[in-house]
Amino acid sequence: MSTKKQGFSTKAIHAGQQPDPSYGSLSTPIYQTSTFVFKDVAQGAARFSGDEEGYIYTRLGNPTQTALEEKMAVLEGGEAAAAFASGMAAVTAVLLAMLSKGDHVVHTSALYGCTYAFLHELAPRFGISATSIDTSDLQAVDRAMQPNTKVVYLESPANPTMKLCDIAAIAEIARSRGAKVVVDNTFMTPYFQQPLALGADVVVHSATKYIGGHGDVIAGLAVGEKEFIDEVKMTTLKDIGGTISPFNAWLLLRGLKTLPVRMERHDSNGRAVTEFLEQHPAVDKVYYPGLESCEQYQLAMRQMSGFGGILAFELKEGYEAGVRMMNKVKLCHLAVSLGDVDTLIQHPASMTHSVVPEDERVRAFITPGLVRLAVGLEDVEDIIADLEQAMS
Ligand code: LCS
Repeated sequence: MSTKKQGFSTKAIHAGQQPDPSYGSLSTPIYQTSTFVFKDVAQGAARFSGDEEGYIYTRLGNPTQTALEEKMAVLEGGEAAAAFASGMAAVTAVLLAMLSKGDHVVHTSALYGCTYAFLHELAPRFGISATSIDTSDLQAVDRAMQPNTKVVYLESPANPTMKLCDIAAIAEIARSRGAKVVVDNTFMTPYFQQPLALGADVVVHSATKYIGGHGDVIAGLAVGEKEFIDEVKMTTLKDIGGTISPFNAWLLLRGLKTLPVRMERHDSNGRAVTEFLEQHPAVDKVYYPGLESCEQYQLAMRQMSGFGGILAFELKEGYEAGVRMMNKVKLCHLAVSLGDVDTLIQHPASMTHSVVPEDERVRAFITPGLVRLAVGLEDVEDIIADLEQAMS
């Protein structure tokens, strides 16, 4: 059945999944196998040459992984998807498939720390350079483009500052300069933001976060045109080898079925916690795109349909007060990651973004006093009560 006219929740449950042909199992089986048996040498040769479709070896593909990829492509509105062993495997496989020696990347200054480290420490060893800019400033994007710029890499909202950028406007700038746009959609998921519809070429995810949703899996996803995704599968996924395991693919299939209901609750909890923090006398600033007072609120309303559960804030008494608070939480966990059922709190400057050089952190507004909160699915009164006691 065509999924085109179905609603998001219907697609999240049904896309990519049919009852298993062997026994009619409704839930997609976990094909926990490393290899697949050929009926004869001719079939093996035909599978390797691509003359016959079919599975060969799980690093090259597996039916549980295929079901996940089909579902995710439908949800992001892309032609095809590829699943990976981690978000970083997805990010690096996509970038390495797009870039060669001598190429240049323009990227959002506040980026997840390991993505920043890849672009500024590992990629330069292979002749790739990168420029970090405030992508909320369209003129800065335009100025940063060089004749060899092949990719504009965006996080919107950015980790951890929650700053947005205008994906559609940047896609136009990039297209006019012959560059591709990659958007990390981890914070919003396709439920709240669809970068491909806004003009991006490729979407990447740390599926470890909201897609899995339960804090029990490390995984990544990329979605885009079939020709590009096939190229990734045949090169940087196959030959570098960041393949997702069948069990983890199954966990993501399971997680995606409840993505819409979880995102609605993350969103309402996120808004309520933001309101609480905003009026709290100990809090200096709160960063959450759903705040009407936020200067990017109009952009948020234009390119997102919700805001999720991640926010950042600074206490009036700065770093020391933030440390005291993070050490005092009882219900919330002091842990990195985000998008889980559990509420997680962490300190970007010394944890997730500690690999980013200090001057770059300051330029990206990742200040020493910044605290990141990933609001979970507990009763919001309990989350607020815990934050209240931790700040008292
Ligand atoms: N992209 C974003 C926006 C992320 O937040 C992360 C991980 C990644 C990519 C990498 O994904 P992974 O390989 O971990 O699945 N972000 C983390 C964070 O903020 N805290 O812990 C990990």
